[in-house]
Amino acid sequence: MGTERFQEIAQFLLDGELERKDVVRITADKVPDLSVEDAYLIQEELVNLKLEQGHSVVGPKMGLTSLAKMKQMNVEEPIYGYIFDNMVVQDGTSISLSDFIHPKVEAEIAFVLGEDIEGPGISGAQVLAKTEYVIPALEIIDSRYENFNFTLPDVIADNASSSKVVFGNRLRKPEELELDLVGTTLSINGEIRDLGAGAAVLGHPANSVAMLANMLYRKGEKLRAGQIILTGGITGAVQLSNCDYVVAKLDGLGEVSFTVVE
Ligand code: OOG
Ligand code: MG
Repeated sequence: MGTERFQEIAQFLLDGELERKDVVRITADKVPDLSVEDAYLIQEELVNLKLEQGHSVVGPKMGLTSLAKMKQMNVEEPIYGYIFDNMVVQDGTSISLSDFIHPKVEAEIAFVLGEDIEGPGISGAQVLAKTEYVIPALEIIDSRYENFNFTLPDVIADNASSSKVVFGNRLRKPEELELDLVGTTLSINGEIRDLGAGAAVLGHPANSVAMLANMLYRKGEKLRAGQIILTGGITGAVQLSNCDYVVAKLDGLGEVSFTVVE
């Protein structure tokens, strides 16, 4: 498959996002034999289209890093995608359902890097040494595929379902906490809908950043100082509805919240 075909598919997925219309997964008809490598090439074209529209990358994100998420989505390998500046929602504000297809929310820990990190062979300990801050986050995912129904290559091509993210405004140094032991609750309208601990993410969220650095190395890329990196859902993803008041509480890291309006 050539670049032109990848661009065409990236545009197809971007149109779904911009028109808030779900699409049939691309491995159902367009590219039944899509490999993981080619899926990342489609994702690259999608990233290029967003850059051409004037948006800039806040940082990469990891997805499907917890057993709960892998089971929920029926896939067995972590993936990465990219968060853009126009996806960032301020803590404590609202999002509008009309901007999404079928949004879900998950609680995560984000890392802000103080130094570049380049694979291969990066460990969680090396990541922690180069991390400036950690912050709590709520990621809103919105797969462009009907019913969030996808295979691994489908979701990679679709930029790992990225849609919006809310970062908490409290910065903590990673050495002030044991991130694997950070208890996390995800509540909607006062009811706990899911919970977990940092260890749900590959044993320790820093391992997720390390894996990302090692995955990017294969593409000749690295993590950069200043980037904000989502390490993947600690909790499963919960469907959003109108009037939801969503709060994640992460022990020692603080709270992050938003409201859903029509
Ligand atoms: C893919 C995105 C997964 C995470 O944190 O696991 C993700 C999906 O579940 O649609 O962002
Ligand atoms: Mg996520």
